[in-house]
Amino acid sequence: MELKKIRKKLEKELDSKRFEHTLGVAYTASALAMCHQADPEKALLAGMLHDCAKCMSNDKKIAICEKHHIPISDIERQNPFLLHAKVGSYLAKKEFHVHDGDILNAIASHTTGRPAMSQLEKIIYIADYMEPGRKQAPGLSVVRKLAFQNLDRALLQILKDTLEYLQDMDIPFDPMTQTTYDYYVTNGLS
Ligand code: DGI
Ligand code: FE
Ligand code: FE
Repeated sequence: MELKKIRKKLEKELDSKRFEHTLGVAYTASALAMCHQADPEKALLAGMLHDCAKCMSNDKKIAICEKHHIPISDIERQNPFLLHAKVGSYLAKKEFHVHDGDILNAIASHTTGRPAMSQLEKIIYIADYMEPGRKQAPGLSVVRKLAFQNLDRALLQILKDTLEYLQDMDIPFDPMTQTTYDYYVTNGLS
């Protein structure tokens, strides 16, 4: 599917705030790819699609998972918004006809991360956190600078800040968020 068509479809399916965020992530991801010798077009497409399932009702996300045998963990059942990443990856393939496995993984892992992410997965995870429209999280300006210097250091900083935020707000962790953090604390800066 042509990028212009994808963008039009997303504009219809997302609310205006989410659509603006989507464009922010797409162009931030593309700039990070340019900086780190990755493929800017691939990053643009992955960023464009990363939240494609974000504005769908929880019931619909759960129904899609059940129908297509996408496993739902206990924490995802309790916090179905977490499913927008996996469902988004599914829709990117089925409705937007994206078949690049790296792009589909980047969409699926953009909320919790996962151990041993590819460079594109890191770029999408980081771009989602730092796009210009994101409201100021503590340490955001540090992350924005770091992201153009060293993806792994930026990633680790975001993981740290996210876990701290979830802890402070008493929000339950998805085990994958913890697993990702543990992995990058040990292996992140090799
Ligand atoms: O979809 P976006 O808002 O653009 O960004 P996202 O998909 O990264 O989701 C961000 C939210 O996800 C943010 O409020 C923190 C939350 N989050 C990240 N890891 C976890 C989590 N929420 C829960 N309950 N558990 C997690 O492990
Ligand atoms: Fe998201
Ligand atoms: Fe997002």
